[in-house]
Amino acid sequence: MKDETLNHSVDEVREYHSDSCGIFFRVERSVYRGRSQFQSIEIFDNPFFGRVLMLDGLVQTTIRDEHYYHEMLVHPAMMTHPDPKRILIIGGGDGGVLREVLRHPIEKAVLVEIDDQVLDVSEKYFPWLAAAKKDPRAEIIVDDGNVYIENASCSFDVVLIDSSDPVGPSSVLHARDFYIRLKKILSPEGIIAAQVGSPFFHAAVLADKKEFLAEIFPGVRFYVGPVPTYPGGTWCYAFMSVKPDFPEPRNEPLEGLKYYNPPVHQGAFALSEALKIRLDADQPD
Ligand code: AG3
Repeated sequence: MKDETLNHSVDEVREYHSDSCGIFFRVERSVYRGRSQFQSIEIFDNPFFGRVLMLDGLVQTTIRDEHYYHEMLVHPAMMTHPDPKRILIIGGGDGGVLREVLRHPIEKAVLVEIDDQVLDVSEKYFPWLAAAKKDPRAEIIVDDGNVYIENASCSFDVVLIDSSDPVGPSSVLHARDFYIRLKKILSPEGIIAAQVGSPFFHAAVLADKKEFLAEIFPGVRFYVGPVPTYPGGTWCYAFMSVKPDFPEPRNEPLEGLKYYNPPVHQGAFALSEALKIRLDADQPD
């Protein structure tokens, strides 16, 4: 692309949020470009957001805003379960979700990532996320999450689904069958938290998901949080449990957070009128 102000060509990367709009990043430095068995992997530095990871052309994480997503996928579930000790992370090969999980006094966190190249490049180019994988409480498994849960012999207190959008290797992690299987490996008070997409761009997908999740789980609640680089800037997550009600979150202080705190937790479950209607959700105001 030609940049009029610089009067020379600069590299630019875009993610389309619809056919006609999206987000672009100026590439200050291209760090890695490759294709794994599963997806394209692109890593570059942007002057504003810092290092950016894209998979199949979709923004996964940037230095500047990764904390919103990682904290909001992890801490609501970890603070709501009365005593989370065994944690399962599906996806999340970059290590950001694991880093947040390890802030809690857990016994074991198993991370199941399908793409070993995501694990490798994260270690090289996102060490501040990937360092968590060296923690003695962490076990990293390269496997298809869908296959892993089919054969898992133990149960988990909290399961976190850190997938990409429902395209490519992540699509199975958004499907009904996957959640039917997941339910079987949940401990009696277990909670699943999953990223489900943009309430603005993916409302129909969210509504569909809410419907089938409510058929599988007695307890289902959706919540939202900001992620500036994801489509629409607000992201939606789902909570599921085999109990119909979720306990009040614990209030214990957590070190080193930038976004999550108890009032943010409460507020995240307040959905807009439009989203409530769309989801037909039984949510508090
Ligand atoms: N996983 C969720 C990425 C979803 C982004 N979607 C998009 N940009 N269209 C993030 C992985 C970070 N650990």
